[in-house]
Amino acid sequence: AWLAHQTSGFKDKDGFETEVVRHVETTLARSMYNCDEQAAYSACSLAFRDRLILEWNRTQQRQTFADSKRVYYLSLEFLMGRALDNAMLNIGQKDVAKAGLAELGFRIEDVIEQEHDAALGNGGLGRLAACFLDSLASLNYSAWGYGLRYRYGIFKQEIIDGYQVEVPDYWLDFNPWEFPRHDVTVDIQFYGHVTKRTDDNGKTIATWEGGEIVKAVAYDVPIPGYATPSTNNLRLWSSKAASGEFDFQKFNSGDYENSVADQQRAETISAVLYPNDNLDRGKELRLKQQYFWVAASLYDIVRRFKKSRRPWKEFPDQVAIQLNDTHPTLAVVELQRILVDLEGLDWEEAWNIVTNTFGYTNHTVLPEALEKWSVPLFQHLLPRHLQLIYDINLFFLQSVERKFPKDREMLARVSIIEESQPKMVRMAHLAIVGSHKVNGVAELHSDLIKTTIFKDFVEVFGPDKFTNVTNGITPRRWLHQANPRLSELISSKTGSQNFLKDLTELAKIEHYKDDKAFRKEWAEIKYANKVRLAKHIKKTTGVDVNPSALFDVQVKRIHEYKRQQMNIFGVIHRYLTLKSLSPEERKKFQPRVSIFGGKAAPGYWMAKQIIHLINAVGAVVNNDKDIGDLLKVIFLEDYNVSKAEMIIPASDLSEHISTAGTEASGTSNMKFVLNGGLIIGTCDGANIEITREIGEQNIFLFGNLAEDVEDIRHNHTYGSYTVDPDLVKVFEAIEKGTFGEPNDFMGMISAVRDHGDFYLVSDDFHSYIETQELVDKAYRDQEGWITKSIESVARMGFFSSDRCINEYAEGIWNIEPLAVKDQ
Ligand code: 26Y
Repeated sequence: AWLAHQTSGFKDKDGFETEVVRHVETTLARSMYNCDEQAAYSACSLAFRDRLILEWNRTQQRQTFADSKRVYYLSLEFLMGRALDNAMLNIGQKDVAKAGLAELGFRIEDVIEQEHDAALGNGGLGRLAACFLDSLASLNYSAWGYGLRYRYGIFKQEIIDGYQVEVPDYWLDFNPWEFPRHDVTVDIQFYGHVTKRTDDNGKTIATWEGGEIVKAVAYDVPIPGYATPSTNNLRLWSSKAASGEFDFQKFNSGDYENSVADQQRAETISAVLYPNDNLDRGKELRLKQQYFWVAASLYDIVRRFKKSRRPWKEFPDQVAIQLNDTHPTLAVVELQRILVDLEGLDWEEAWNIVTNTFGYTNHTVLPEALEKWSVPLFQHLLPRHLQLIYDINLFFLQSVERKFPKDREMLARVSIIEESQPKMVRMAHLAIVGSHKVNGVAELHSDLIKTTIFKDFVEVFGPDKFTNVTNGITPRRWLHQANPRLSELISSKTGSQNFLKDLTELAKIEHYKDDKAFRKEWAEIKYANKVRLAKHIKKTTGVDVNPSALFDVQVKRIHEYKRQQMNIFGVIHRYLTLKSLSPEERKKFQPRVSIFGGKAAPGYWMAKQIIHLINAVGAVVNNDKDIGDLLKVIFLEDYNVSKAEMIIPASDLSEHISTAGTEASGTSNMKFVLNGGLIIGTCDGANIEITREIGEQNIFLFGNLAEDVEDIRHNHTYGSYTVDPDLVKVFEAIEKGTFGEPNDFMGMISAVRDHGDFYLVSDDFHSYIETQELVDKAYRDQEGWITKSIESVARMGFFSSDRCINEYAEGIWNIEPLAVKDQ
């Protein structure tokens, strides 16, 4: 309804065109005669940005006036993807833009395609943050995101001769979606030393002095809500030399180069996103990034709080801060420092405020992804923070000691400091101790953290501190934007687009699952999406794929625990089977296209080997005349958010096949099902809850259960161990050189055969292959398949990030939406 009353939208397509032309001719200083698609994109974005910023201003005023609690989502990653399409949709004026652009001679799809993805994230964790921002704004919560404005986002992936090559992603050349706030800056201190003195009351005062200062500059990105004027803010910090830091001494004494070098060193802090996903490398610059971002954000949050002139004890009533994994955990220490060192509060009072302010979300149980920082590094970079961590730990361990007297083992296990050589600060322990709630991201995962990595903390704090909030995805981007035809078909049956605000309304389409015309349209939409992907495959790889074949997709970061290696071994098994059949027998086989996509961390050797094998298999299989359309193997280069929007709607089957107990939740599983694809998967992460919602008949589950994994691993090492016979044949084919130089792939083979098969590839292989055969059979029954597809979509309402954000708001943040009156 607000659209009808809004004052900030375009009146009509002419109003929109006027703005576009104005931006082309003035802001871009071009003429309409040489306005290409890139310029049309720029002008169109600027026109929408102008609208957004008006609503952004009003929203901020409304929130300030209401003076109610705000939530701050601290994340080192925001994987936003493209903004224009989303802005047009959320503002509700895509039709106007489409008509206006058409009159100016452009197709809106082509204009949208011009935009460079904002790729300030690695994978699931970063994309979740982006979905959360969309839901927070759409549900009218007063919320800010805080992150880093990386000059280089996640690298672009090129595949050259079957190998991954990384290319820097310089994305800021032209970014109409950000507003530099050169007036909003914070000086951030590093290094230096601490002096302590006793004041007149006998109180110890610590002062952190010396070191160097770097300036944080705010860049604001407006986040429009869907079908509401609420427009929230994502504030990204960029690093710059502090004015005093540009060394005029050196400058005047003729050392110009070195004074410029200082400048560049400061800018390095926000230069690049670390491309590791679920793998901690402990680099000093990363710790610097974390403190820089956290200190700037807290300064900003505290400054805003102080404007209300409330007493400090009300801070947690006004401010909720969510830690997206442990990456922002220094915020706990920084807030304690502000309260104790700078504001003069007592330790106890300050610590109460701190713990009531923070919530911590854990996204992984993998030990190699749990952050630890060495004590000497801390001592060097953040000397005062190290002292505070030791104090926090002391008080914490004293409380543990009171509860578990004389249990030295317990103290050692829960301590924030690991007594190793060198000593390490365990960030997850600090995050738990410094927060009032800790949550996992799917039921199984939340249970697992309580029984494994954080078991002792459940005993120390009691079970109520730990909770679950199952992840969700925004249906605006992942249904309506990615799959406009499906969205339209659904709205024709639910009676409106309201399902985009309340996804449980999807249930209504189940009434039509036997409706012939509906089913036909349903199937046609999937086919059209597959045709579009087939064209992309042809254009980017040169391979022809048949859109009638079963499209089997696994797109996600490459990681051993996600088991792309099992998938490609399965593909090889299929290839060997096909080769062993007579041409007659082969014809009975279900044609398949196995589609892979995903980036490997640049230093992750095994992940790169997996990419190489997928490409090597493709090179052989795709050119084998015996095989033809029966099997194609495709690796799609540079998987990212905008590619996901095209790939996901085109899948018949997607693979979510992590070793049980390793994938915290997964969120693409939700996106695939929401777009009418079926899943083959393990009993892991959110797959379990997806199964509960859509029904066991609608998903292909296989493999060992999480509860058995530990015993099986133990048996690998101490019991008898044999590789699955079908997998042995796959290894033999590789070792014979069927896919090129066998030595290139020995790492993957020996991980299974000689190094304990940590991810249970062999244990699950048979069940995986059998289940793939069930998939073939089910797919041949197209009518049955369509029924599964419709039922699944109808039952996906639970997985909206709107539901998820409402659970955080109620169970962790204690905030309510801010009423928005029609303007
Ligand atoms: C320590 C550092 C190098 C690090 C950087 C990135 C550690 C972890 C990550 C990223 C983790 C991540 O993306 N986790 C994923 O979070 C999703 C959202 O909750 C889950 O759905 C997914 O299962 C989990 O792997």
